[in-house]
Amino acid sequence: MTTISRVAAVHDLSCFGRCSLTVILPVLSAMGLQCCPLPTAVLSTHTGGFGPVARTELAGQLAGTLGHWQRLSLQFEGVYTGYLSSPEQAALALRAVEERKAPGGLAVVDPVLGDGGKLYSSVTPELVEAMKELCRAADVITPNLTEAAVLLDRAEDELPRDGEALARLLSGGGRRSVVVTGVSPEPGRIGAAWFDRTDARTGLCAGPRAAGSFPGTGDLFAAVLTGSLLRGESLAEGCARAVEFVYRCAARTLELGSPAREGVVFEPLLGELCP
Ligand code: PXL
Repeated sequence: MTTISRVAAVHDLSCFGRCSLTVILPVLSAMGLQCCPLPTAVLSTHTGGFGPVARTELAGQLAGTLGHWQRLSLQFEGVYTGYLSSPEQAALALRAVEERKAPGGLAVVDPVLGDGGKLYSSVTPELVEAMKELCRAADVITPNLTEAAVLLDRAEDELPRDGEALARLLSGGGRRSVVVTGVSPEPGRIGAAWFDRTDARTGLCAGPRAAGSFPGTGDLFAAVLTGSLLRGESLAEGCARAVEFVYRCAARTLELGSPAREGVVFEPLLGELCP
């Protein structure tokens, strides 16, 4: 029997606006992986541009699901976490990593806390501390520059200018791999700087910068990277694939004139991710 790798995805379900699980599920499925969602909360939209959201927190459901999966002894080759709305949810995400990651498996923590120099509205100092603890349990973390600054307790303009040095700095002395997103090596280009703990190498991968900024591109990037790593590709290959795919989706979104707050149009391009 050929088994399909499984990923437990601990993220919110924002029902409109293309981010978190509405992006991650189709991307991982297209990449040939079984994505098992652990929804942390249900929101009517993401929190970036549609006004007050209708929101139900699901920490109790998450704890119940982890209990049931424990009884079933389910194991996952990947555990992937993202936006979390409370320290309680972060503790449950940590439990998912500790209890459900298969031996030799991969924990990818996207420390979703903010972007463009601003923290998201639900982020408290307690959540930041809980996210730092979750990062310590990760095999790979994928902060953007705003999140990198928060994780290092620095202002964004105090970060090393060299993205590769920054990625190494975030690795906890080489214990985890790091991909810093939103790094611009020169005007007009944007991508990711990485540190790979398997060989302690660093690198930078960039493509053209699409005009405009869109919610959910961090989720799209991290989902493609996670899929790529679980398919056995290297961190460098995964970053290249993710940079290219996010750029192509952003370019298509601009071509179609789709509103920025609705996220990037990725549906017509999903076929490109299929094995
Ligand atoms: O894409 C990050 C994200 C995830 N989930 C929710 C968000 C955001 C960013 O705004 O609001 C609910």
